[in-house]
Amino acid sequence: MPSLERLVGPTTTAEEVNAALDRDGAVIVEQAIDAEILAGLNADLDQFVDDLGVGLRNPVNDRMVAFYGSSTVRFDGLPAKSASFLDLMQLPLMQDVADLVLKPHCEDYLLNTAQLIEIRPGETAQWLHRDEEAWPHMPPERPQLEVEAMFALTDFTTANGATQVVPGSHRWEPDREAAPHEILQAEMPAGSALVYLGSTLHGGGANTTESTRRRGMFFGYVVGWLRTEENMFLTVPIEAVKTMPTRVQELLGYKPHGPIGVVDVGTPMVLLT
Ligand SMILES: O=C(O)CCC(=O)C(=O)O
Ligand SMILES: [Fe+2]
Repeated sequence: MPSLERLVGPTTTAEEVNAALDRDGAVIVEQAIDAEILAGLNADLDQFVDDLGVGLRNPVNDRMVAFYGSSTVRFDGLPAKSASFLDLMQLPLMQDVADLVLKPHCEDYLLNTAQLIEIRPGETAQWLHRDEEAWPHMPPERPQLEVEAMFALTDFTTANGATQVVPGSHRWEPDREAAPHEILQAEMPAGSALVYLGSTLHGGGANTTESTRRRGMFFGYVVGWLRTEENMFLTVPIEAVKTMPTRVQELLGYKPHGPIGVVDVGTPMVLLT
């Protein structure tokens, strides 16, 4: 059976996490966040979960609708939605890990996306993927682009959709498929984190329970050069962009490139109409 190392947050060092990531591509850190941040995140985000409901609101394409799930609540924009998320971002653990994993390849890293993901009963399993597939045009021989963590905001169990992970897959040939016996589910109590590389195969699990919601929140850091040279979103005010031809709007960054450049996990073009 595949397995992942389990570390315990308060006594874990970034070096230990990095060693496990290097070996297995993923590691579980229990007690990664304390009870205060856990309760704060849930309290800050409850209302958004209720208001937004399941499914994507402005999907970019059908593939994303299938990938992100129709019985899953998913939204981004967390730095502006939760003060506790800002506390979480600044925790030494993830920054120290990103320093080790990404800093060799960039001057500094950026928050790639942070999403609340609540998998509801009846949701099917997401297909296994590498989050770095968001940049499909990068050659396989490349530096590590992304390191991430999925935080359990409720207990994660096999039945309620704990994230599926394929240990060791960060070193596989890109087209090797995981056999069932190579896949595990990251069962972990609320407050734990599954830390994983952008090159590790994983995916949300199926929620086969009658009534248990699996609430997770993930965020990742990417190498800081994965963006345009000029920051168009700040140099060109959105009110001016609204008056511009569609093609210019697209070229300024309002057209997503697959899952890249999204707002509310959907197309930002809707902000211009
Ligand atoms: O919800 C999960 O457990 C994983 C979600 C995921 O991997 C993704 O949306 O990219
Ligand atoms: Fe993913």
